[in-house]
Amino acid sequence: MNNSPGNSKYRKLRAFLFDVDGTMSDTERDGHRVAFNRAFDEFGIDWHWDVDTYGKLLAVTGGKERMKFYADKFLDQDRLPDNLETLIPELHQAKTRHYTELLSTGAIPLRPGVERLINEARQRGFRLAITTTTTPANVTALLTHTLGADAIGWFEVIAAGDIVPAKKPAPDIYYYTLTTMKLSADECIAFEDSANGIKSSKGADVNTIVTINDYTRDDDFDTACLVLDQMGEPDRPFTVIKGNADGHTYLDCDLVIKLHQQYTAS
Ligand code: XBP
Ligand code: MG
Repeated sequence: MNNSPGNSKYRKLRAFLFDVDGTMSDTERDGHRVAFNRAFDEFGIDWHWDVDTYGKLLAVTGGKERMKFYADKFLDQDRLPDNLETLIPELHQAKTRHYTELLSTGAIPLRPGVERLINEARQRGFRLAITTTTTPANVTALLTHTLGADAIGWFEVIAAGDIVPAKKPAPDIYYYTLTTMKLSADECIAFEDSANGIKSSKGADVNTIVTINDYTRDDDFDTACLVLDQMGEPDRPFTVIKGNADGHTYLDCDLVIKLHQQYTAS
C-alpha cells in the first residue's frame, strides 16, 4: 500500500513515534530539574542544579547517568559521597517520586499542537508509540495528567528508560520500537526536540520532525525533515527554523505525510 495510489516509490506512513521530554512537554527546566533538586535536599546532599548548569547536564540522557556525569565532571573528586554507586539509584527513585508528584499538580502542560496532532493521528488510523529516555512512571504521569487516564492505552508501545541499556543518542530505543511494532524505519516518523534525540532516531533511519525548546535551539538538526519552534495551532502559527512547511502554518497529519513522502521517495 502506498500513500499515493499508483505511485510505488512511496512507503506508506503507518506510525508516529513521539519523544516525551522537550517534545511533548517542556519538562526539563521546571520538571525534571526541580525534582532532582528536591531529591538532593531530601537526602541532605548539597548539590543544586540551576537552570544553566542543568542545560550542560542535558548532554547526558537518563537521570541516573546524568547524576553520575555530574559527580564525575562537575565535582571535586575528593568531596564525593563514599556510597555514590548505591546512592544514585536511591536518589533517582526519590527524584521520580518528586517528578510524578509535580506532574500530578498539573504544573506541566503539553506543548502547543501536541494533543491536536495526537487526536488527528488516532482518528486517521496511525499507530502511535513513545520512544523516550525517561522512566516509564514519568510517561504514565505525564500522559495521565495531560490527556487523561485512557491516554496510555493509545500508544501501542511505551519504549522508555532502562528498557534498552544504551540510551539516546544510541539508536537502540528506536530499534526496540520498530521491532516491537514490526515496522520498518521508512513506515514511521519521529518527533524529537534535541540533538541526542535526532541522533537516536536518525541512527535507526527514522525520518524526524523537530520542535526546538530553549535548551536545544542551538543543537545540530541538519538531518531533520523540518525544524519548528513548536507544532503550532490554527490560531498560533509555528515558525519554521529549517526546511519547507509547504504553506502550512501548523503541523497536521497532511504535512507530516508530505514530509514523509518527500524524505522516503526513492
Ligand atoms: C530525556 C532525558 C531524561 C530526563 C530524565 O531525554 O534525558 O533523562 O531528563 O528522566 P529524551 P529520568 O527526551 O531524549 O528522551 O530521570 O527518568 O531518567
Ligand atoms: Mg527529548
